[in-house]
Amino acid sequence: TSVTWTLLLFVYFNFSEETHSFKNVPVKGLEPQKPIPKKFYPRFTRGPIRKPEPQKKGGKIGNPLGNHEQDPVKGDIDFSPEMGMIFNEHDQEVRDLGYQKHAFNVLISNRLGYHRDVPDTRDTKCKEKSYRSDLPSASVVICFYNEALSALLRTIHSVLDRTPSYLLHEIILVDDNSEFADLKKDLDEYIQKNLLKNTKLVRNEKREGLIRGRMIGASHATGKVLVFLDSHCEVNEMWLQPLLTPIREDRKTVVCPVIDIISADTLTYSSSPVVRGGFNWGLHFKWDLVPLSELEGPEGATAPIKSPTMAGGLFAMDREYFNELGQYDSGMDIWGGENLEISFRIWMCGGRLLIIPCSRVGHIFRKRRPYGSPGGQDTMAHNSLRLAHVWMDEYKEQYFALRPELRTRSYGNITDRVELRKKLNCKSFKWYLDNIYPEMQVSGPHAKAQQPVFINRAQKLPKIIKRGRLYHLQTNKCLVAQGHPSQKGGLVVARECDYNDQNQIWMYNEDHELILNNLLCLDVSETRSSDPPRLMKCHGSGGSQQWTFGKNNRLYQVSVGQCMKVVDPLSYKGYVTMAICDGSLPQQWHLES
Ligand code: LR7
Ligand code: MN
Repeated sequence: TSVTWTLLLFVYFNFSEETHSFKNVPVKGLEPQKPIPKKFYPRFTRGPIRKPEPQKKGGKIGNPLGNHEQDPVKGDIDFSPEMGMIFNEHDQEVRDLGYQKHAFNVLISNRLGYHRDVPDTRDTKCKEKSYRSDLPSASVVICFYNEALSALLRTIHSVLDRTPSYLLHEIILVDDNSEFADLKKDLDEYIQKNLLKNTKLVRNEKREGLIRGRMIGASHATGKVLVFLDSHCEVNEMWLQPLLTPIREDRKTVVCPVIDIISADTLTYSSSPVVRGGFNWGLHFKWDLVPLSELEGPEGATAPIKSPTMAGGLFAMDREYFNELGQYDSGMDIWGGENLEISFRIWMCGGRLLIIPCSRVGHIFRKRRPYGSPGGQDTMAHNSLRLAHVWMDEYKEQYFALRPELRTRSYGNITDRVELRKKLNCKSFKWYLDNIYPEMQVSGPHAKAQQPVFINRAQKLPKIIKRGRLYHLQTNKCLVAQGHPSQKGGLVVARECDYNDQNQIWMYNEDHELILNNLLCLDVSETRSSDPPRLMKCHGSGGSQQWTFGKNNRLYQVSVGQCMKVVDPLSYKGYVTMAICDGSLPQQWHLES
């Protein structure tokens, strides 16, 4: 295996030489960018795979660990922390504008290029499986609005690179009337130059939102199976065959891959635990641990698991069945709710929804949605109201109990959807709760008891690498909290060192976190990189709390791509800030061990 691995690395580096789009691109009014030294390219090593484990049941929508704050960057690849290094103003602009427009690190995304290797996060038993060769062919539908070109192209190429061509009927791109002119132009140009195999581009004349957008995409499709993906995904090794297999066996089976995590700040790809979809009475999607009863069986960890709901973006479904089942509710706008609607509909109207542990697709999990709706409406509420009125029977009261203000809100005409429900002879919402999601707690007259058993393993704490004071070499001062070290949001400054003061002791761990006096983590603002570093609750999701010690004693911040320095070394104030790494004295630090 080490031979193949070396080969892979070799191929990767050679490949990246040609495809990195940042190379020598002249930019208006700015110097051409310096090519990134090879050592900053991400390296993929085969370290032991550490699977992040969920700590608690559920959480808000976000990554499959339940919430964004547990998104682990640590994990399957030894990522190159300095991939986001800022060398000049142009880099800074790409990064900052990228966060504004896309809410992830576009500088790194661009540097990665359109093809990259991702760690194979499948269980080893998946790798031994073989799949029949007469699987149905797939139309992959990718709907996008104002997407970063490099992320979109990486999504497309990951599909082209990792799908056998006899299974890939076509890729259908739906541009949902994106506003960024450069995206339109660059995409057109790219498609013209690089004939993308079996790829069609459809452009919406007005913004439709992802729900009608997908319906439009599906209406152009001619493959046997529809596969939907978000526009910032990367599919993994052998992702499609395990999705198509259960659909071939039963056309009313709808399947989702396990959604791996691509960090918004570092673009590292890491494995997700196998969890399943649920929801709460606010009609928000959430991840649940898998009940023990679902995990028993001869196939063990590789067996498909029944899921009460889907996250929404990534799934495969027989195309004719999608049409029979009523596609989506075209009265739903922009974003939100359609995932629960289709999940309820699948289960209540005679289908089933499975998560396939052997199929893995990465998705960039952002901390905020970078776009709104055209009129600023809360489309999530509008869409949820429609789904509650059509599908939830008397249980819609659970929603209204939490959102009383929505009780009288209008939600448009739902006659067609109500008729659809009748025509398909769908079961009641009570049946769905009793049979598909018995864990759901109902309050009031419908209340039931009984909590099922969930598996829960403790999360491993990151190993401590060093523990000691953090010296500023030029001034011989130590980095300390300006106020009390337990105060969240407090600034840090360089002050006289005091050997007896616990409040000057930093811990540096394998997740690259710097923790002061065992309390708070050194942190920067990702969106306002000009803000000085501060102390914040450790969130364990890397990015803004990841630091590395490098050449010239630099202290590098992974998410802003800059180095920490003392602003005015001669001043007693000792203020610190982030700046472009230049190896100068004010930027030199030493962590004692
Ligand atoms: O107006 C729009 N038009 C679009 O074409 C708004 C969005 N879109 C596109 C967008 O560019 C993207 O490709 O639609 C896709 C999904 O939008 P995101 O990425 O902003 O959504 P999300 O990942 O934040 O949200 C999740 O929930 C949504 C509810 O409507 C959709 O179902 C998303 O597909 C879904 N994403 C996933 O399931 C990925 C895993 C996330 C989790 C958990
Ligand atoms: Mn998404």
